[in-house]
Amino acid sequence: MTADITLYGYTTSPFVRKVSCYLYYKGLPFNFVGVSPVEPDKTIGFSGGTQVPVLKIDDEWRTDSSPIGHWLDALYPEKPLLGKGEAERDIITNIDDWASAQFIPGMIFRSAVDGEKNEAFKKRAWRLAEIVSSGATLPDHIQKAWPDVIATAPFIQHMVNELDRTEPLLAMQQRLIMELTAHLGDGPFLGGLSAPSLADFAIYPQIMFNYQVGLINDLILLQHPTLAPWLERVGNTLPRNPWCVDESFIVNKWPF
Ligand SMILES: N[C@@H](CCC(=O)N[C@@H](CS)C(=O)NCC(=O)O)C(=O)O
Repeated sequence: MTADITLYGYTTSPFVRKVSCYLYYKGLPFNFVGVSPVEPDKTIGFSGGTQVPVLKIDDEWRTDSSPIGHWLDALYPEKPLLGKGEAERDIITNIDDWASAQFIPGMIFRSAVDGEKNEAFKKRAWRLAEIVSSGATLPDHIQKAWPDVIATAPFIQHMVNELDRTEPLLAMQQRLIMELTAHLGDGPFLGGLSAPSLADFAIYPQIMFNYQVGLINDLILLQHPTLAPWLERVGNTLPRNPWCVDESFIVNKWPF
């Protein structure tokens, strides 16, 4: 009998997108349940917490995207997320730790806290609210307040405060792209590995989701000599829309 797999989250969360990519990569059918960030207890009350993603398989559930990857590999060893053997696992874990502590906070969250709160920022925030609301309806006044909600969310503040905020935002983002290039090495996948892993799925969604749903319309990495081919390679192991959003949200089509 096939297991009943449910992913709980909001797809604007980088960690939720990471887990949806795991499931698609492994070819595991699953249901997506949209969680309201303002009323998480309605859907994930059973977990005793407010954090997404939560992955439920039959009667068991786990939180935290990296341990979820280990759990999936233990249950479904084909197409491992943690590579083949200890040496590969160490490489993947090292890049995944960097993604959680540096790339995701620096590329995704810091601009909500330290970036200019101009019209472009507000438009992006409202677009994010619209996407969240398509999974779990947000009242209009909360959607309107989304630029402030994301700028002041405690978990975002906490993650950003762990960064060295004396480094200017733009310089940090340029450094992170250089570090990503170094992690790719000679490829074809991150860590120089021959198959995609949890490390690729920690990063790829953070770049491609923003582009595909129109949060950014000019993806400069498409001009990058090694990262653009890597994006294409990782994307080719997944469906074109692995984001648990309706096709109507995809405004920039697959660029390759
Ligand atoms: N280490 C966790 C981080 C997950 C996380 O920070 N989730 C955020 C959304 S991006 C969240 O649920 N924040 C609300 C909260 O913690 O109450 C993972 O890798 O899954």
